[in-house]
Amino acid sequence: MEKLTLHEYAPSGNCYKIRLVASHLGVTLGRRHYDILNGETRTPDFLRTVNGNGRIPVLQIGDRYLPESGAACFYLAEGSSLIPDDRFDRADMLRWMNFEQYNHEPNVATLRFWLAFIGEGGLSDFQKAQLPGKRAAGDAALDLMERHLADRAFFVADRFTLADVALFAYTHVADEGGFDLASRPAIRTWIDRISALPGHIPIDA
Ligand SMILES: N[C@@H](CCC(=O)N[C@@H](CS)C(=O)NCC(=O)O)C(=O)O
Repeated sequence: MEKLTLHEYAPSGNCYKIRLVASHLGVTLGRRHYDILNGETRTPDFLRTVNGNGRIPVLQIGDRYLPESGAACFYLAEGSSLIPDDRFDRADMLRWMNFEQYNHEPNVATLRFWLAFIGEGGLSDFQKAQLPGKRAAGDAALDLMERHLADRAFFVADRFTLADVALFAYTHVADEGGFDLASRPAIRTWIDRISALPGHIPIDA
């Protein structure tokens, strides 16, 4: 396999998804750190070479660059048990990964970043005005997960897949954004189940 390097900011859940997949598959990743709080992914060199979208994670494969956490997880997991063989299950996995990117991450992850990393006092008026909407949308995403997990061990196909990876990354630290997991027992059981899997690593590993 070509050399793999993860361009990342380690506390980011999006970056953690890729490290978690690599750990489950026994794949070694090189790691290159960027300080996103100081604009290190917005330099002309980064935009030209690594990701024109100015964001990490980016998985570098040899001399090619693959932005977007879901795409990078998919690249690593191709041919493994983390991607279901069944056509419907594979599409259903993508459905949850898309849900994570549209309904979950922009709310659950953004509030974590704003409140735990920047701090409420450092937010712009525009960001402050978005807090209630993001809180409500994040709660709605978590409620949907709670209902789905009420009678299932994993999101798709009765086993651990990229759908679980995508949703685990920011859900297990959702309390850092002020979201309540105590009242969501199915999510807490699922978090414990995933944390106990062989190959699991914590976000700060
Ligand atoms: N959809 C992207 C989101 C990437 C993203 O939002 N990255 C954030 C950190 S988690 C970032 O690079 N922020 C720095 C910036 O926007 O300057 C993915 O899933 O990888």
